[in-house]
Amino acid sequence: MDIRSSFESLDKKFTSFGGLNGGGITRLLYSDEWSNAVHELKHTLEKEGFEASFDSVGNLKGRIEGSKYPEETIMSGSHIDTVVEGGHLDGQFGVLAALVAMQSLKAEHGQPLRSLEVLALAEEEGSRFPYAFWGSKNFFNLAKSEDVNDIADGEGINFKAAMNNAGFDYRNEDNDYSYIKSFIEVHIEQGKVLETEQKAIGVVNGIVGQKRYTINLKGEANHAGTTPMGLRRDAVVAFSKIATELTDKARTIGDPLVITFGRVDPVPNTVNVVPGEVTFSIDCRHINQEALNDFAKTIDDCIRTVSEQEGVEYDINLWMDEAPTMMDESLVKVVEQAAEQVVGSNDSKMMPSGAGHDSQIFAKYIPTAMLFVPSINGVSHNVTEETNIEDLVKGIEVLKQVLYQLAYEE
Ligand code: HGY
Ligand code: MN
Ligand code: MN
Repeated sequence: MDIRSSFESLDKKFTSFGGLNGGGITRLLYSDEWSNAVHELKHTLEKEGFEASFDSVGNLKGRIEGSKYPEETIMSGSHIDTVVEGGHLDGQFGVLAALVAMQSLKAEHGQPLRSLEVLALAEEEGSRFPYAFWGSKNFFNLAKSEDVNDIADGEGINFKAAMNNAGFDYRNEDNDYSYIKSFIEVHIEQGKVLETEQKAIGVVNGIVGQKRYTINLKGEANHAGTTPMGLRRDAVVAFSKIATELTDKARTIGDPLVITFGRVDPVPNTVNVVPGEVTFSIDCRHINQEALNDFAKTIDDCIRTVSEQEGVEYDINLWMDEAPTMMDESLVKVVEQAAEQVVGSNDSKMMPSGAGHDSQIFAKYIPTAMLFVPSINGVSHNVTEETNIEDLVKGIEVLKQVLYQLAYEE
């Protein structure tokens, strides 16, 4: 079985679900594109001899029963959703890499001693609704219906309505995940480290902590011509001061602290009206919990001070607060050795992840490890996201080696 051609044909097929004319994908949770992708993936898994099943929210598993220790399962996968106008590799590569690696192992070595499972998680990005890791958080019984019951997407579509419309619903009983021995996620790096250092494989030792906010500022809409500057309560001016002040502070503190104002919605967003309201997002990350918490305090202080200066009211909604997470040391070692076997020790590097991943949820409950392949120009969350096929194949080969060691060796 040729890994490269298998992956390329699967990638072409699944990129078509939410595929954009200029390349890339928009495949948001519970959208038609998402539904078409997960149902086609189930069909593909079954065609390839996997026992495929959805859980209540739409996480999809494909299983190959082990011959000797079937109760011990080695799992690999990633998320099937994307950001708006994302690339074809973020998430999708990890799902397809797991499928291709397991297909290749089965073709070469027959049935494994331990069971193998491919996992396509319903959602990780938090791109449609203000809730991230819906797939993983249901997998580990963390997600609560009250967290999402009243949230809506940018078009006002209610979360539960979208989920039910796609044929899924809240879980009505807790999932049992005790049967999973290890979880390995393959992912694109989404940064420039591997490309800059000319390494083919990144062995991930830890994942940054993340805080995501939705902030609302309310001032006063008014006439752009007749309202003197001194009498304005301009929400966009307040936002601009907050964004500039926090960006300058983050630059002063330095890497790996990052802060991003990805979404800014002024109201009424009209050329001759002083904007009376603005809703904006903050995404803040650091590998060290204390540093992240310190900057969270800086964010609160800055919003309060600027709002007072500009005469606007503010509301801070911290809707995601994930701690930095270290990967399982012994599993990281297995990944490191597999990388050395496949690409050689000079072509792999131990590194933290600046992007959030499902593995940071998994790592709290089961031994988890990740491996990266390089991103061209470090670009991701962009339709031009790309990785050389040779590097993608190396990533699948390393995963295959890891899965062989975990599932086929005594
Ligand atoms: O935003 C992230 O770090 C991930 O790609 N969801
Ligand atoms: Mn992403
Ligand atoms: Mn991802």
